Amino acid sequence: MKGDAVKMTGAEIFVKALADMGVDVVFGYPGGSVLNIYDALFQNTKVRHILVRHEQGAVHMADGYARASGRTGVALVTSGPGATNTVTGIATAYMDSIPIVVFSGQVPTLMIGNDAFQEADIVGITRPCTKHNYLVKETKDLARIVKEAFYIASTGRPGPVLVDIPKDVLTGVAEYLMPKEVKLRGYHPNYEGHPRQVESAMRLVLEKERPVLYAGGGVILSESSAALKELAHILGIPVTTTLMGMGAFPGTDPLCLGMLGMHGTYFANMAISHSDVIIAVGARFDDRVTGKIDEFAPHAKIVHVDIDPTSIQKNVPVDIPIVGDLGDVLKKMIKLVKGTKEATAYRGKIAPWRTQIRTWEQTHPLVYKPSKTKVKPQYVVEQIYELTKGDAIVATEVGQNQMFAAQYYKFDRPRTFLSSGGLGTMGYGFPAALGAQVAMPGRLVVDVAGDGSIQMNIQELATAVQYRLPVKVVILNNGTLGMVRQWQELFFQGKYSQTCLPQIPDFVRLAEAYGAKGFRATKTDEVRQVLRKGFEASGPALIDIATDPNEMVYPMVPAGAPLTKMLLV
Ligand SMILES: Cc1ncc(C[n+]2csc(CCOP(=O)(O)OP(=O)(O)O)c2C)c(N)n1
Repeated sequence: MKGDAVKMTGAEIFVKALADMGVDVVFGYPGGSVLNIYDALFQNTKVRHILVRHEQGAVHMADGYARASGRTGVALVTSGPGATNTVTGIATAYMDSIPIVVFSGQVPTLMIGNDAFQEADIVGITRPCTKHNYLVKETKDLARIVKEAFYIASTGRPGPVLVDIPKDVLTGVAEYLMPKEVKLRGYHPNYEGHPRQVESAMRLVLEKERPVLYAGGGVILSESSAALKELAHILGIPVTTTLMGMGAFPGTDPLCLGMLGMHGTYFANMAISHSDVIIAVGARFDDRVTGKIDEFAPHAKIVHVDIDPTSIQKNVPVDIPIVGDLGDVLKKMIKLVKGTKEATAYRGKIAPWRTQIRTWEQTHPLVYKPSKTKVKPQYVVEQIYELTKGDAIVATEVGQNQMFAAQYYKFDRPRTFLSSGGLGTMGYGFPAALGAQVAMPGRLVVDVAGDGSIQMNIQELATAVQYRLPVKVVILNNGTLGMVRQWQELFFQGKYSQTCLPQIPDFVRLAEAYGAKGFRATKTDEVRQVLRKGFEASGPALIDIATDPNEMVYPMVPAGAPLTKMLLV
């Protein structure tokens, strides 16, 4: 191209860069400062645009798309309010290490700092909740920055990247300069776990008798589920997962203990509390997992494997830290023990430990009190599991609905449970489910919702109808902000301050008003039939199920208590 280099506008460069990065879909909402991008998109056939109804929805959709597919999700918004509306979505993705890139329009460079119309310092606002962010200053830098943004979002510990693009950068012209490789000073994730650390870890584990594998969302993000399963079975080690790790290890596997932590199973929490060695993989010892930190796993040595060195030693002292990609480290661990006599002997040696855990499970299984008169939310989730044969992608909102989904749906595969774990964002599930449905058109995608949460992004029903995204929303409608009410019941003497939702809309008619289908069940014996109808209906559906407002999520470890002090049914 030397001598007669083709010049393009920034907007054209931007759209070409997206296409060259392999972006097939962008979730967005237009406005003044991104009009040129929308104009360039109009001519483009490679990048599909999904028009959302609120920018928060766009970011959650990009996030759901990323969680379900493993590909980086993309959102595009205008400056000012468009950009500020993305903040909750960005913070949600940041807390859960989800690779997304958010592009925002910005006022022209010369007007930045002038309180120009629809100016917001989104780079400043999102600095603490992005993995990295950019303000593009020149058109010629645009393609490179797009490439870097995708690279940063998806490598190492993934996370959201924001790219703020002033209007004059989009209208300016330059050559399309897309570098072949990304070179960034000061950003070199370490993928290879140190072999000697790995050996020490395995030596330590083999000396012990009560091991537990504690698996977090990092297993899913690094595509290491198969390796985790292999290691667990070679050594016969029980596995507990965090909320973010649901599906990282098969929920129906005999070695699976389910979730640990605040609403974890009795046996997972007892196993962790009595273990003598914990192998933490892609997990971060979040306070909802550890309970009272000083009394967390008092007898255990801890091996912690994570790609992000800053998450090691952050909350708990670690005996053997291993910084690296889980895929690499698990492979090295497997290589050390696979087919060895030690592994066979070890499986035998720790058999009494597995028996002990199963005894805990038999004495305190995950249960709820069934009722003939009231619909139990746990029963609804069990029915969803049975009807979908465990094969759905399940998103959740936040609250009791989220915990019941995690407890009673058995996730056998990674990337099938989408939930806001770190930030706990009500309103996440529905748009995330839509994003997942865009990524996985053939799959059944269900959002398990509460009547409070679903009202936070209900406007995306219009998006679902417009793009024929057949997501099924199952509302566990208890007429309250159930999880907050649960805390008021247990810790505030039943004073239900502002947690009753008397003005709940008629969800069936609301669905119909948007052009979706609505279904309702008010009795236990209607639930299965109504769910089936909703799942079989073509297009998006809201399935409103009146559930028992007094039902609570158990087990529960009160905030700040040790894991062994569980409140049980
Ligand atoms: C955006 C946001 N605001 C407030 C909260 C605090 N909060 C956590 S759970 C919850 C209640 C959720 O109610 P609902 O969606 O009806 O679900 P339920 O617990 O009844 O299943 C609230 C208000 C939150 N997590 N997110």
